Amino acid sequence: MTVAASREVLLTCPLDCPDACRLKVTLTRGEDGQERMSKLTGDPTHPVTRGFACAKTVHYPARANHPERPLYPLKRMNAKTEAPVWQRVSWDEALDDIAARLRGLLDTRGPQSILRYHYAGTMGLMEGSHVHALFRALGTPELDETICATAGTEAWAMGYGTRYAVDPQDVAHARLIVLWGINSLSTNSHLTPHLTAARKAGARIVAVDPYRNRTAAFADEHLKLRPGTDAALALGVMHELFAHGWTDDAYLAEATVGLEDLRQAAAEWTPERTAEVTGLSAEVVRDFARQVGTTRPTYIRVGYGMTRHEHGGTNLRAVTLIPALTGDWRHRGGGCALSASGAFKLNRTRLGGAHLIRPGTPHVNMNELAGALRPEAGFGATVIYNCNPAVVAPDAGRVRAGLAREDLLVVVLEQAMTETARLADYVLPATTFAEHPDLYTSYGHHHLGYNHAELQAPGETRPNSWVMQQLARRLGITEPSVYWTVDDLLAEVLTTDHPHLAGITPGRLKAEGSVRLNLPELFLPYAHGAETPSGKVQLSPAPQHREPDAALNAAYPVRLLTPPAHHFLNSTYGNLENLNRAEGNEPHVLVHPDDAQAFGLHDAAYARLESEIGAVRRRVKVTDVTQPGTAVVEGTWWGLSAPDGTSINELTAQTLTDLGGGSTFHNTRVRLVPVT
Ligand SMILES: Nc1nc2c(c(=O)[nH]1)N[C@H]1C(S)=C(S)[C@@H](COP(=O)(O)OP(=O)(O)OC[C@H]3O[C@@H](n4cnc5c(=O)[nH]c(N)nc54)[C@H](O)[C@@H]3O)O[C@H]1N2
Ligand SMILES: Nc1nc2c(c(=O)[nH]1)N[C@H]1C(S)=C(S)[C@@H](COP(=O)(O)OP(=O)(O)OC[C@H]3O[C@@H](n4cnc5c(=O)[nH]c(N)nc54)[C@H](O)[C@@H]3O)O[C@H]1N2
Ligand code: SF4
Ligand SMILES: [Mo]
Repeated sequence: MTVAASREVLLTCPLDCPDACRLKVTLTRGEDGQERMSKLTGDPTHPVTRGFACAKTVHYPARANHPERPLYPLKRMNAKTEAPVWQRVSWDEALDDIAARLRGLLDTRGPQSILRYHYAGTMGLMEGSHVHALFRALGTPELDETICATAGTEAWAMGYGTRYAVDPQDVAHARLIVLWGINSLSTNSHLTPHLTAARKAGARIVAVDPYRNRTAAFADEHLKLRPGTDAALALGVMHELFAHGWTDDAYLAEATVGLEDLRQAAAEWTPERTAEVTGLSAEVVRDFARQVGTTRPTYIRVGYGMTRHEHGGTNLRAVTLIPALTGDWRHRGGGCALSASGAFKLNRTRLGGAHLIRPGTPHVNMNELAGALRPEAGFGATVIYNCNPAVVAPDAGRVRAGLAREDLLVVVLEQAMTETARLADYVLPATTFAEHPDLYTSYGHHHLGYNHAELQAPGETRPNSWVMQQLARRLGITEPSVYWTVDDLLAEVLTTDHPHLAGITPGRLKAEGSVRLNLPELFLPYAHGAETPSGKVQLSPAPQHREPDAALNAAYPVRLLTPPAHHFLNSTYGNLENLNRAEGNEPHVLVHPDDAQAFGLHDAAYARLESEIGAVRRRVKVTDVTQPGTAVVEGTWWGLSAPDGTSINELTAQTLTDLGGGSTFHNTRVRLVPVT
């Protein structure tokens, strides 16, 4: 019998991206007998993925087979101020030593001396979520996962309760599409075919963004507003909706509460005042409001971009209330989309050991990691997984300094030799999504995904869950949920009688791989109200525009936005040379010609960017894609790819948003100084 050299399997993409694609992955057997990922594309039969993977993840095989991928447990042999020297050790040696040191801390300083730190490197419910159970069984501090979405989540909850979204397959029905604070062509690329279909059917596309990103260039119209002024623009639109009678009064009467409050707040936002605050002209504001007021259905896709400001939660909330005034929620393809995750009504009562959280457990906001790693905060060990805080966390310079403390045990579970891993005492090699089984939800569509472990784990890589269970055994933990298998997890989370999950069984998920939630063909979640305490969409308290506390000033006259790059997924893929090349070889700071002139900067020369937090050096690109007073660096590049070895987050602050304790990456104020 001959063994086929290649085979194709279908797997769900595990990355932190709304698209949660179903991928067609080719596995090829090498001469050593080991199968490896050799090619990756989209499943042509999947209604959302539609046969293509994005410009980043087509390169996942290069990442999985990367020569520097850690394949064995590594122990650091030298000081963290020096380039790391690693020794390969056995799993037993690593786990025994880590468990002994954690046990020592638990016995002498208590569970509050151990910090778990993680984010959404994998969105898998087992390897991303359930693995926290070990720490909950130990009683260590709760980590509030605020780096990305909580400002938006909280803002949405105030108005609408549960997060539901317009089904992407309905977007083609919209006749006005507003892409507001999202670079969807890069960050939600499987929306693009629906945008194109809508446009073919006559829809107009408007982008609202402080700079001309790919999406704004694709749109029919770009409203280049000042950063942090979205509530003003939304209130300006509402002013016109009320003034011209463009509101859906039947919808407002049946489905909302708090209308008068909102009407009053909008009353003062004349097009002229809106123009003054947003930097748009009164004519543009009027015209935009007219389009929104007179086009049904209007679909507004909001991104998290506008939330990453001090008042970002309120800004987003203001925008999301617009479709409640126009009644778009009653039209197929109309309404708003932030996240679809609320539709996944899984039984989460014991997922991640949620039932083990003890009353009074202290919380750490993950945006404040730099502070938590100061010696005074009292942590003696940190276990980091699914996350790369040395690059992505605010105030990354201080994060690195904290991780480099010799008295802090740093354990990093990783698939790549990230800059966080390079600061570890132990690097524990992790499997990828093709090498472990898992279950996936999505925040951009309505399909559950299940992955079998299709590939044998290379080297001695192990799933996060295996590592946590090995540590749990050594620490004497008997709580059964810590030891769940994926089958246990599937059985548990599907134990619910919620209609969205009717007919979805573990067997079906395993057989079909991708299964749409049991939603009606026409899903209009807010057509008659919302899952809020009042049962209605809550328009009150009315959102207000607020000037940022950290306003631009003479010392720091430029606002710096640092949104995602097209070819990276946060810092994932930042180690691939071809994708670095595709992004211009090194990070660039985009500076408007007026600012370049004002600060003496030249195209292709270096500038020093200084904020109140730190300083970095970046190559300048003079371009009118941005606006005077606003500079942009796309992508959280690895420091190793930057001319000075820094992450852009050396500049960003631990400041939290008004709602949800979120991150404020786009709120950074800098000065730009030529480097001669
Ligand atoms: N290619 C790619 N795709 C990704 C990612 C990636 O890194 N690369 N990351 C994934 C993750 S984790 C996330 S959270 C999403 C994020 O994806 P997005 O939501 O698209 O990204 P944001 O950083 O939130 O920024 C989006 C836009 O908001 C703009 N913006 C900044 N401030 C303001 C403001 O005050 N008002 C308005 N209207 N706009 C503003 C920025 O200029 C930017 O163009 O993308 C996911 N997909
Ligand atoms: N300046 C600035 N900073 C930002 C942002 C920004 O827009 N501007 N965006 C922010 C946002 S929205 C987010 S979501 C965060 C994202 O920040 P992170 O969640 O840290 O995202 P990544 O940098 O991609 O790192 C995820 C890591 O998880 C690892 N990983 C993946 N799967 C597994 C697994 O199964 N097991 C283990 N052990 N590891 C795994 C990957 O190898 C990768 O190194 O960054 C934030 N930082
Ligand atoms: S990163 Fe997003 S767009 Fe790319 S393959 Fe994964 S889910 Fe799809
Ligand atoms: Mo994110």
